[in-house]
Amino acid sequence: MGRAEGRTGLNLEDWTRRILAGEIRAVARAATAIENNAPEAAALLAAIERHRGRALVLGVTGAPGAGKSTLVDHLVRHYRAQGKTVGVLAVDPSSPFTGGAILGDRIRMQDHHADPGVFIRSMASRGWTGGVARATEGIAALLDASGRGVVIIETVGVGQGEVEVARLAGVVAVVLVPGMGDGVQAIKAGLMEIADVFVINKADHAGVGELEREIHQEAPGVPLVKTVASQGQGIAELAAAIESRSGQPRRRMERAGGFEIDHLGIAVRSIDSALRFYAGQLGLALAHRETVEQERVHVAMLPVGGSRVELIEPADSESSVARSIAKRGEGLHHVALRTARFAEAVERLRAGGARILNEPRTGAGGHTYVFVHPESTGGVLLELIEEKE
Ligand SMILES: Nc1nc2c(ncn2[C@@H]2O[C@H](COP(=O)(O)OP(=O)(O)OP(=O)(O)O)[C@@H](O)[C@H]2O)c(=O)[nH]1
Ligand SMILES: [Mg+2]
Repeated sequence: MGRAEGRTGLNLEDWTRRILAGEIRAVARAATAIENNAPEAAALLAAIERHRGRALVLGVTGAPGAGKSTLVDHLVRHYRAQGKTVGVLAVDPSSPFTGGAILGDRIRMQDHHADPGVFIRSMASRGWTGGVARATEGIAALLDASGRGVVIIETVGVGQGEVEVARLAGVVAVVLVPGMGDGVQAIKAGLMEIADVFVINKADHAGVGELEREIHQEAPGVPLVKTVASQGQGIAELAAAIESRSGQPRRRMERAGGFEIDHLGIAVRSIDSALRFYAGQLGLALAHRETVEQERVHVAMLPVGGSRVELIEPADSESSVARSIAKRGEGLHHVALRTARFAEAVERLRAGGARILNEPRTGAGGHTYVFVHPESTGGVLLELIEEKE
């Protein structure tokens, strides 16, 4: 650490300390470093990693022009009135050069510019690239770690956008407007699937009842709020619906049987030489490295979409990974699945007679996990991880 001096004139420890203290300038500089994928960004993100997880992270997505920014503007006022600090990240993957929508956002959001309790960052890009995904995740983590009570990510529901938002946000609000022709059918299934809360905005237009029926049919039981954002109507109701969904398991996860692939563990003799392939040639980003004393391994995490590749290097010859490499050579070591209903899943496996290798234990990153023996799983060591809410 401390290598990030020079370009910014800030040393990493100082910079991190200021970020964690919520100093706006340090946060703004870090956001820029992350957006530009500057050399110091990875170190900063690693340093703040364990300080995130306190913010309510809200995703607001929907069709272009649905009124997302107007809603966000009012939500910001609402949270400020409650004394909460807010960070807003507006990601516009559709306006590469003109940045028209973003400009609009800026003008509306200018009201908040004198308020240090509101931090706003816009990113325009051409489509959802790996770079945009990385920057979005990094800046959301940054705002969270800097102590913002609420972090709002606004993005148009196009391309990979909604998938990313669903992955990053604790609660996703999908904004629809009445009179969209084919109605809900016209909306990408992916967008309907990730909603924790539906918003029918522009409820001053005709066709509200019809849209409401369609949504209820498509996604029964999901909270639905009607708003006229341009007049600030329905905002308190929306905030209440968001509140009621925060801390609940995500809907998308429920639909997938409650599991997502957290990571693929690959046993290697040397992380440094494996990185020459995974980072150097394949181009994955190295999110962070650590040593897990408990498992006697060094690990490197490289995000891939919603999951990660985990490179595992034995720390000593006693490590079970060292024995695995001695026996079978390098290669896929385990598959890790993540679930919010961890205790329930472990119970089900026990009841079914699966060979669970350890009592649930908590790792360095604070997550709880068990391993299941390959003889129960069709030959792959399986790790089950508890999804933290
Ligand atoms: N009639 C009516 N107009 C609205 C309402 N909410 C927003 N608008 C208007 O709709 C237009 C688009 O609003 P935005 O908030 O920029 O929509 P957006 O979804 O952020 O748009 P993009 O970021 O470009 O995708 C603006 O002219 C708003 O004033 C509403 O409830 N009723
Ligand atoms: Mg907008």
